[in-house]
Amino acid sequence: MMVIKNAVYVKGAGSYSQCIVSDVPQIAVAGKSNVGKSSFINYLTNDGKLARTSKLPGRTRLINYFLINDGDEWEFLLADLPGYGFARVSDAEKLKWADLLEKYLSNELKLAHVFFLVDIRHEPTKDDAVMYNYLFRNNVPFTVIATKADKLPKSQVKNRCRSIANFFKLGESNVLPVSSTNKTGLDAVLSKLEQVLTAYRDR
Ligand SMILES: Nc1nc2c(ncn2[C@@H]2O[C@H](COP(=O)(O)OP(=O)(O)OP(=O)(O)O)[C@@H](O)[C@H]2O)c(=O)[nH]1
Ligand SMILES: [Mg+2]
Repeated sequence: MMVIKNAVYVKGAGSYSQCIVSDVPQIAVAGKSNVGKSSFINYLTNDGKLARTSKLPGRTRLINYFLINDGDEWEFLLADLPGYGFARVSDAEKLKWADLLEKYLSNELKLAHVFFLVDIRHEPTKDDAVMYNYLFRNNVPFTVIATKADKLPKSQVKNRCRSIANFFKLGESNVLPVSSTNKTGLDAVLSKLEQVLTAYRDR
């Protein structure tokens, strides 16, 4: 079983030329602003202060890299991608984000998998569909993480995951419900991580 032993912040990249070049496999976390990307990273790494979380959406304007399991057999880089779909930013800034995201997703050779976060309560947005198209077009394998599962009664969690899976035309095993607040859903995420890193190593 994959264990996350240590996690350190490496750097933030504001443009594609600042992105990390290394042989370490990368796992990216993508999703709209405020969906819970930074909270998910903190839950995953069991470090409440690692990634900056915010009540104000649109705070993560960089690709922030974290090195996980330094020196271990399960070493990888976690890339917290800038959130999209936030209305209160200029068009110029939106274009800059889209450019960085698209370049990263289409060029990053060490990208093993994307955790694509969507809010469990809502239908995916137009921007989510754009992200889905980036992933699909670039053949980037991904798993959907349905965030904020604590906001729903337990009885509705499975139904919402099924509906999100249908939206993206995915099998149900590719949508994992998580609550970073209540700390539920981590085991399935860790087992997916182990699976994708093993597959990437053996590719
Ligand atoms: N109830 C609940 N709230 C959550 C959960 N995860 C995140 N939040 C809240 O959602 C808000 C946004 O969380 P972040 O983790 O900062 O979201 P983000 O996707 O990193 O946002 P950007 O960096 O702006 O793109 C914060 O107020 C979090 O406390 C969750 O599992 N349950
Ligand atoms: Mg964030």
